[in-house]
Amino acid sequence: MAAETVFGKIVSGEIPTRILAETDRVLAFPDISPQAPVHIIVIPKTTEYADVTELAAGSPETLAEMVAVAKRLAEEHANGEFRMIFNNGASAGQTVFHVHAHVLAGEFEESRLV
Ligand code: DGP
Repeated sequence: MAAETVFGKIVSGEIPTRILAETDRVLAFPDISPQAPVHIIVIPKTTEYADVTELAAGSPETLAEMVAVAKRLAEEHANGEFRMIFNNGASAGQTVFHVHAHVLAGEFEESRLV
């Protein structure tokens, strides 16, 4: 069970954002701190699930809907190809405990390290 988070406040309208996509179960909006030309957060509207393992077990159809929304957004805002990342747990970088996907698309800079 997810405690109250900023994403719950976005779902309730308490924190305003630019909605990029909405279905019965899913909401998508720009990440406040973008790491790619297109960086979108996709969440379920329900505040029931803290991370993707809980969502996959409890509502796999919502997870599938998040993938479908990500694909649609990547087609609208880039060439249709995208990365979809779930940080799962604090030590894996998760800071908001309302399950969310990072959807990243657009050209990436070449690595300067390899
Ligand atoms: P994670 O590290 O996987 O928990 O990512 C949380 C992301 O959420 C992070 O990239 C920044 C973004 N974020 C946090 N607060 C807000 C907010 O109030 N609005 C928006 N649009 N994004 C937020």
